[in-house]
Amino acid sequence: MKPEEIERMRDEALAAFAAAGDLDALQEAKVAHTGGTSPLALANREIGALPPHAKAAAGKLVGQARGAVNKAFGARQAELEAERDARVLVEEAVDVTLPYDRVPAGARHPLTTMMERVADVFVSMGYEIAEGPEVEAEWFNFDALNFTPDHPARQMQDTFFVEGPTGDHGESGVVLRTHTSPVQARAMLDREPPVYVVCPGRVFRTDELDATHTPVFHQIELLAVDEGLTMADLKGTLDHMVQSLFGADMKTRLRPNYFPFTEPSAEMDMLCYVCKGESVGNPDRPCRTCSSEGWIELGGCGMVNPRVLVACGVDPEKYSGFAFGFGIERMLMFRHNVEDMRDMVEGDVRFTRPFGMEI
Ligand code: FA5
Repeated sequence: MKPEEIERMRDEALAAFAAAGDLDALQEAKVAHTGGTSPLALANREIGALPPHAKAAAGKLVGQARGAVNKAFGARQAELEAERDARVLVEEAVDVTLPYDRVPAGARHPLTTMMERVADVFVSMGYEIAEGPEVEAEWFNFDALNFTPDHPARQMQDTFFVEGPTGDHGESGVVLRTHTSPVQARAMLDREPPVYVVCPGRVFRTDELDATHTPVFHQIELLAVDEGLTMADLKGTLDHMVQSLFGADMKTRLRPNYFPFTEPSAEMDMLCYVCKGESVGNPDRPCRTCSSEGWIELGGCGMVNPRVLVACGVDPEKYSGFAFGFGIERMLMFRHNVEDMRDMVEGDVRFTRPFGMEI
């Protein structure tokens, strides 16, 4: 075993390590120069076969060479690892100071999803969605609904009048519809009874924008015209609606009221879905949602006035109908504890975001 040969093996190993350009190449060089079949491993194995006097010198020679090779491997490995880490840091760097460049996912406004949720209750019962124009003939908005020209009820809803061509009905003026009830009249004129329609939509009144009013708001209206419909059908439908939206133990109550287009007419209230009426006369359990009244006012309803049926071509001797309508903003307010209606119209995402990303 010649020292020059051992030195050559050592130097070849060192040169191979130095030439390795990355950690994979270094690993290959390691196997070739220190693995079980490498020249130095074979030389090590030969020591056993040497005469006793030569063993110590040969052992020292091979041991030193293997030590130098292992040391060189460790040093080159550390070098290549440091290079790799530095490269990864540059290649995969994230500049956390860059502006946020993803367009945030959009979602529909809570008023829209609320209105659809209510409409869906009726669609699942077989009602059809009906729509009408927001710029409406005065005839549909008032006359067809039994508001006579000088009827004081016309003043109940302060109206935006629109200049322009008259609407579909002769001399009638044009208004921004003050409620969704004109869609009732359109639905009856467009269809043969039985009629089961739900009419969601935007309506307009000259109300000032404040915590509980907005000049542009949303209503949803229901109309059923069929043979033999009674107030009991109306009440059952209202109860089903509040149970679908607020829970199985909910109910509604009716209080006498007046609308020109329904007779009899009623104001409809629903049981307060928070306290279920338990806050009434119970100062230990006050309820903010219903102001401890036990009921929440929802909107108007009644049996379709036979005069309206006649105006819309429906025979009141054969058919009867019920209708109801209410404001979506008010429902969103008490369902989600919104204190100020202005938040719904100002378009600030800090208001809409907590409602989630329902689309
Ligand atoms: C009507 O508009 C009737 N058309 C409802 C109706 C339909 C009665 C069918 C009978 C049969 P009223 O004017 O009360 O009714 O308005 C209904 C609801 O609209 C109110 O209960 C309220 O929730 C909502 N509302 C009225 N004015 C505003 C406003 N300025 N801002 C927000 N919501 C309003």
